[in-house]
Amino acid sequence: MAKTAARAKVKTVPAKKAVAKKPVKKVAVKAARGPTPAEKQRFTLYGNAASGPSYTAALGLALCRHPFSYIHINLRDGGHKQPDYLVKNRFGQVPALRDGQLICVQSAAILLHLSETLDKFNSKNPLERQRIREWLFWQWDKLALPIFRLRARVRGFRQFGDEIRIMYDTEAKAALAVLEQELGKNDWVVGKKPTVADIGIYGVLRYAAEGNVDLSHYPHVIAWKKKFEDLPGFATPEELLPLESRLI
Ligand SMILES: N[C@@H](CCC(=O)N[C@@H](CS)C(=O)NCC(=O)O)C(=O)O
Repeated sequence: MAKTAARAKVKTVPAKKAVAKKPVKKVAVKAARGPTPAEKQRFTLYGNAASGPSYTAALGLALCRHPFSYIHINLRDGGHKQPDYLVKNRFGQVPALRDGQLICVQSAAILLHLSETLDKFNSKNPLERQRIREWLFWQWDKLALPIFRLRARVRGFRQFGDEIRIMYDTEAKAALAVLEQELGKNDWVVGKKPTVADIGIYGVLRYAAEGNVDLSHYPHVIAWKKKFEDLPGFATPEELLPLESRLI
C-alpha cells in the first residue's frame, strides 16, 4: 500500500527537449555620430558647378566621406582672376582646396593630398602608389584635355572648327582604347581596389557624353563606370557642386 501511495505521488515529468541555443552574434556597432566641429572646419573647396576638375575634388572628398564647405567662384565675372582668389590659386583656376592652413590646387594633386592625409583610396604598396601617380598624370595629358575641350566647344566656352574637333575626338578615342585595355585586365585602374586614379579618371569620363564622346564602344570602361557609381559616398556633380556657396 505504502509503496503504491509513494508511487502515485511521483509524476513522471517528460524530459525537456534540449533547445539549441542560438549563438549570440557580437556586432561591432559603430557609434553613429555626425562630424565633429574640427572635421567640419577642416576643408573648404573653392569651385564652380560647371567645372569638371572642381567635381573631381568634391568627389574625392565625398568618397572619403569627409564634409566640406564650398565657396562658389564666379568664372563669368572673373572671380578666379581676382587678387583675393589668386592668393589661393596662383594659376587663376578652380578648384582650390583649403585643408586647415594649407591650400592645394590642381585636382589631381588635391586627390593625392586627400589619399595621403586621409589614408583612403591609396595603396600601401610603393609600386601601386607610383602607378596611381602615373595614371593621374596620363589622365590629364591624354584623356582630360581632349574630352574637356570637346565639351567646352559644345557648351560654347571654346570655338574651333571641325578639323580640330576631329583631332580631339581621335585623341579621346586613343586614350579610351588604352583605358579599355587596362580595365580588361584589372577590376580597377590600379590593383584590386579603387584608388584616386579611378576618381581622377571618373571625374573626366563623367563629362564624355557632354562632349559627344561615345563610351559605348568600350564595354570594360562602361562596366567600371557603373561599379564606380556604386561606391559608398558617390554623388553626381549636381549633388556636390551647388550654384552658390555652402558653409557647414
Ligand atoms: N589642371 C587643372 C585644370 C583646372 C581648370 O582648367 N579649371 C578651369 C575651370 S574647369 C578654369 O579655372 N579655367 C579658367 C582659366 O583657366 O583661366 C586642375 O585639374 O585643377
